[in-house]
Amino acid sequence: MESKHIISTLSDIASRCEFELTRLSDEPQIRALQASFLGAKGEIAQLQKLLREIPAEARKEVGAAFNGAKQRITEACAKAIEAKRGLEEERYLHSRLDPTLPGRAPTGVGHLHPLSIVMYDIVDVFVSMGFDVATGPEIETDYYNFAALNFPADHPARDMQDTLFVKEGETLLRTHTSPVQIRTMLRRPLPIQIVAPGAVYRRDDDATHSPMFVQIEGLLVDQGISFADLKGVLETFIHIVFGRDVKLRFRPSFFPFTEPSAEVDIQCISCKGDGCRLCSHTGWIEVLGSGMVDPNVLEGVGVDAERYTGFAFGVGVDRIAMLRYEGISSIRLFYENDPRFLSCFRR
Ligand code: 2NM
Repeated sequence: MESKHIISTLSDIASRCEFELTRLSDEPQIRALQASFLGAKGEIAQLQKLLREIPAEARKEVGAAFNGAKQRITEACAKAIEAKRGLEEERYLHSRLDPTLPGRAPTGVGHLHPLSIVMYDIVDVFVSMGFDVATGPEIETDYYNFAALNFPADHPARDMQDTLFVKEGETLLRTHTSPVQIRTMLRRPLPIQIVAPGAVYRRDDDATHSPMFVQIEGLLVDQGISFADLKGVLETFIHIVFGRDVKLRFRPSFFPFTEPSAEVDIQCISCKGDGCRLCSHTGWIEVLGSGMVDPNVLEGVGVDAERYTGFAFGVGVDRIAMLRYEGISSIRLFYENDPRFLSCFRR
């Protein structure tokens, strides 16, 4: 065999080895291929026997071709093994990753307080029915908090026992958000359709009362507003918050600022009306107060009560939150700011 022929055959062998490597999928197969090409019974070893017949002057060149071919095969096999190892590692990592597991939320990021979550949700329900959001100061005067709301001079709520005073005879912490409704009626043109969410304060502190709590009050004043409008709006609200099939009832009540007045109860969400601890064995749970705004209140803020009527309502946000997040043992949990409790409401 001519030396030129040997050199080109060596190159072909190396190329064939490189091609066959592309079809192999694991390390033992690659090692076996390498052995078959470079081993003692391999094609290169067979060719090497012919080296003796090559004239001395061409031997150096042919020898270099042997070394080149062996090097190509060795390198190609090493590279293929390395690539397979990388692939296996990747496969291993993928087998360890379950993309259906819940992600890990970053820690140390703030979130809304549960009462704020419920407050914004309730506000959204009324906004969807056309109510605007109104706010006002938490430090108020007797006029906006009591007098304008038709509270008689000797009403017990005005007492130091029930109200927190900032400066006696001058300023107090609002006991409800109704002063926002009074301020709105004094400032804005009719018709008025607002909700007033916010913190309110009472001199109360026990298992079921906190001195500060969150309330949402609403007011709608226009021509031709009747008790039927009150019922429609509040029924819609209850059905959105507690579900379409919840039963509710309007029960006669009394507030100084409304006449007639009604409280709204829903059938107990725990026992469905049979009677349990949650509903004090009555089957019903009170969720809000409401009524037709007393003509005295309307006239007091300059609204012609002969032409205009309105309804108002007040919702305790902690009460709704307790019903929404079942199993909360005390409303105090909402106000103690224990991160073990609050972090349950991350979302
Ligand atoms: C309630 C219940 C019933 C109320 C009345 C007024 C105003 F300013 F129009 F007179 N604002 N909010 C009202 C009525 C509040 O809370 C339980």
